[in-house]
Amino acid sequence: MPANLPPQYLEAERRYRQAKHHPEKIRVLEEMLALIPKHKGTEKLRVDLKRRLSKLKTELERRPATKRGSGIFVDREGIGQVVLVGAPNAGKSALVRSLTNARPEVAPYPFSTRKPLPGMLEFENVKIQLVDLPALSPELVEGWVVGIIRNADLILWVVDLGSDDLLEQVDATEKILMQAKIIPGGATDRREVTEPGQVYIRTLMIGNKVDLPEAADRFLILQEHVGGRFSLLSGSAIAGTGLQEIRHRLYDALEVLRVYTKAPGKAAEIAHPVVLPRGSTLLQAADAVHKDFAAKLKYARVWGSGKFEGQRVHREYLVQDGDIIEFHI
Ligand SMILES: Nc1nc2c(ncn2[C@@H]2O[C@H](COP(=O)(O)OP(=O)(O)OP(=O)(O)O)[C@@H](O)[C@H]2O)c(=O)[nH]1
Ligand SMILES: [Mg+2]
Repeated sequence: MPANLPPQYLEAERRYRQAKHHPEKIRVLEEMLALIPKHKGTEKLRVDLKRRLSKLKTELERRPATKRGSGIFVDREGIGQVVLVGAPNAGKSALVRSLTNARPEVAPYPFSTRKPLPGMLEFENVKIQLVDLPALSPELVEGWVVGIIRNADLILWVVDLGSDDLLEQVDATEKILMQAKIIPGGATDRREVTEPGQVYIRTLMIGNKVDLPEAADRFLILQEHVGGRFSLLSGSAIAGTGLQEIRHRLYDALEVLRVYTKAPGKAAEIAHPVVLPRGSTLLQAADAVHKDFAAKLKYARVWGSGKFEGQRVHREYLVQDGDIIEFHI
């Protein structure tokens, strides 16, 4: 690996390796080309990036339209993709509006949302993608909506605490999900996914519109109905109640951790966390920073976890949220 690649480049490269679809890969590769320092030491890498870019572009053009289904999907951005699911008028769009930079239409009538709209939620030093979706309703289930939900990391299920029909709505939504072989579940209840084509997606349920009269009573009814199958919380998109709790719980439910890299004698890159699945090892962290790192790793020092102050750790060390790591290769 050429020396002195800037952290922004390494961060983009990490996103490149996580990218699932061609358009996203192309965009990140272009970003990497713009970020890479232009000198002799990076020449080979720059040639390689350009080669990869042109290959992806050709593949994208040649790909038959049918292969991309309806063509409606949302490129992943940030540390995880969360889809908003629920009955018409529950307040999905209002929540996306109050939690992210996106500005979906919010309207007092059902089925106002027709297309997916992604927005970015900021939580501390990371960003989480929320995707506003059309309502799930027995009268109209579009294939591409199901496709987007299946591909998500997390479901944010919005329930209308202003409605007397909330339990019927919950059941109707669940039925549609199950028919699409999407199994919504909590953290501990990882039900066996045995049928072919079934996917399990972790789910956080929010009772929205808690500002309305009788909403508190309806929340208790909802709680009883759900019976601990999902994490459940209440809030109000319009009054702004419970939003910080939602941010926290979304981050938590994504089950990731953040570590920071530092060069010897320099400060840690606190603004650029390396985001990894919980339970990752030091070696996996090295691999996430750069594909050569894991192979070339001699040793690493760690600060953090409440017990390390620059000690050497072994390759199988389970990295902890907040660890600062100095890789020596
Ligand atoms: N009082 C109150 N009203 C809310 C709240 N959140 C949403 N609303 C209202 O509920 C209605 C529906 O909100 P939307 O955000 O459009 O609902 P949606 O789930 O996106 O609806 P569809 O896209 O049609 O499925 C609007 O009139 C909102 O102003 C809330 O927290 N409190
Ligand atoms: Mg909407």
